[in-house]
Amino acid sequence: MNANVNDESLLWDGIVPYPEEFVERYIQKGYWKGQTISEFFQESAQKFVNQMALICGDRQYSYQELNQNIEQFAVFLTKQGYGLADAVVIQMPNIAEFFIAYFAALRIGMRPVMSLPAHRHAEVSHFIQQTDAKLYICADKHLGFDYRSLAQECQRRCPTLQQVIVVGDAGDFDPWPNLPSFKNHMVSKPKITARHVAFFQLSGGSTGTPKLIPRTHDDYLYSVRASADICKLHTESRMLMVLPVAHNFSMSSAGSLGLFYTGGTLVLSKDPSPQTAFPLIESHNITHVALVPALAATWAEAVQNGATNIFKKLTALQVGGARLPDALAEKLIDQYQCRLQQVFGMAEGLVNYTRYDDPKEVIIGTQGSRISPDDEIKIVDEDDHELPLGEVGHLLTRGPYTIRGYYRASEHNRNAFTLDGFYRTGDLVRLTPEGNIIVEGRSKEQINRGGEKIATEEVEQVLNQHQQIILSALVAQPDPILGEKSCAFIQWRPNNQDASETRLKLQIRQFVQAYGLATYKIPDRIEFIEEMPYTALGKIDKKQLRKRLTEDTI
Ligand code: OOB
Repeated sequence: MNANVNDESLLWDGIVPYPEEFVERYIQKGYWKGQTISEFFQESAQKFVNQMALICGDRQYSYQELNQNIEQFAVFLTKQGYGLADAVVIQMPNIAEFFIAYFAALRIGMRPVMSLPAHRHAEVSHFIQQTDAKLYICADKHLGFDYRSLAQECQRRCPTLQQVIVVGDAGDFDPWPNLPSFKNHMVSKPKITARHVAFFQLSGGSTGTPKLIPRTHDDYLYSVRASADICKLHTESRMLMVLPVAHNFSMSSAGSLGLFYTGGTLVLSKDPSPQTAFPLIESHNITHVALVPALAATWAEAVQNGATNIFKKLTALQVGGARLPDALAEKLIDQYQCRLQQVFGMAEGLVNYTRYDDPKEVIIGTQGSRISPDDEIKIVDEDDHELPLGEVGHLLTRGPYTIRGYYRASEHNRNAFTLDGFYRTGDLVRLTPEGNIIVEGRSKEQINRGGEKIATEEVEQVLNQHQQIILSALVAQPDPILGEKSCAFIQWRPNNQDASETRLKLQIRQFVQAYGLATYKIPDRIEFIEEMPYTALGKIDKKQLRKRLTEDTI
């Protein structure tokens, strides 16, 4: 089915398309298969009918049952009046409804926005505004936070938002519908092709506002299928999901979609603690888990303190999202006989894996190699000149599943991409002669707090709105558990009612929280500073500030 001209312009609004010659190449090489994500799941449902797809607490769904639930929720969405290119922000913990809502929205051509449970009203209302979303779907409460109050705030701020659906106790909002009542209806296929945008991932960002990442059906599914192959998933694979389901790592590397492609079983864990996760690994005979390094360290600690060695039970443990320290990698392999796989990826596209049969030193000391021979990788200096092999430089990339531009962000895209379409990852890396990438650092204004990314500018902009803050600078401070934490240096305008320093710091944290930023963005440490150090160009000298932290000369 072809979309009409008006639909076409609607579907491409704010999107930077892949140039035609690349489209042809990716199709010709068999990467892009012309299948939508919805068709992809339906194909699995037909293939794996009664096999177990999803386990969420004591609820279990076979492929067929999950597919029916998706179809019924899609009918419900259609009856509510939603359709082609309507955005829906989905923010849920690791529960079955996430997948039902996600695939159902895709089935009718809606575009889900993958919000994470840690986001608060500043981020969520931004996603709604950026996409003109009409619908927001969340769960009532999770880890002590009430998403209904967040929804209320978003409704106040976002005129486009028409409806909020809450899983659980909906309060004043619409409850999750009774799905069987929609069972005798069908939805019609939306007028889209696999070349169109399917949904939005979120960027960790380095500027004031988080950017939306438009992923097409074709590009995403290529990364999913290829990842499932690399990770050797199959019908007997049983994956435990402890990281947030909506994150790109969890969804596609190889993640839930990779698993659904091969007919495996996904088990959801509401939190990633050893207390919750280890019993699930044992009782469900889990074969695959993905973690961030901070969690891998926590799990190793639990095993060291007497818990069963669950690492040995797994066919593979993936670790990614932030740099895994070599020492921890070595310990996991040598001490815990863990079959480790490092994953270095980004929601914008490019994903690298160490392969299961790589030599031990590669698995310990590198972040692996690209998925596709058509992932173009350049390592360049400040002037975009390519560096000799082995030198550390800026990683640029372009390929069959890496975006060409953020959504509705033409200004930002001018800096984030080169003229010939390479994405500037902001990572400082070097390449080994075998083609493995080693992540050496970062040039982007971002803090990687245990895999959760903080755009420093976003937090500084909030801090600078405080009446008594003259200037602020957020920098990374090394942390033994999380890898990095954040420290805000603050130039303060005193007044005669100022409380003690400890109270002031608390007040500043409360200010950021009340603004509605995600909790992980609240500065871990705050230091008052008489005057900021400046570079010769007159910019705040963050290098100097970081040095003060590491040398403890504050
Ligand atoms: C994943 O995606 P994002 O979008 O949350 O973050 C991407 C950034 C990368 O540019 C890099 O700075 C950092 O996270 N990163 C790593 C890393 N994996 C990601 N830094 C060092 N070592 C690693 N292994 O984080 C993501 C997406 C898909 C798969 C895996 C991770």
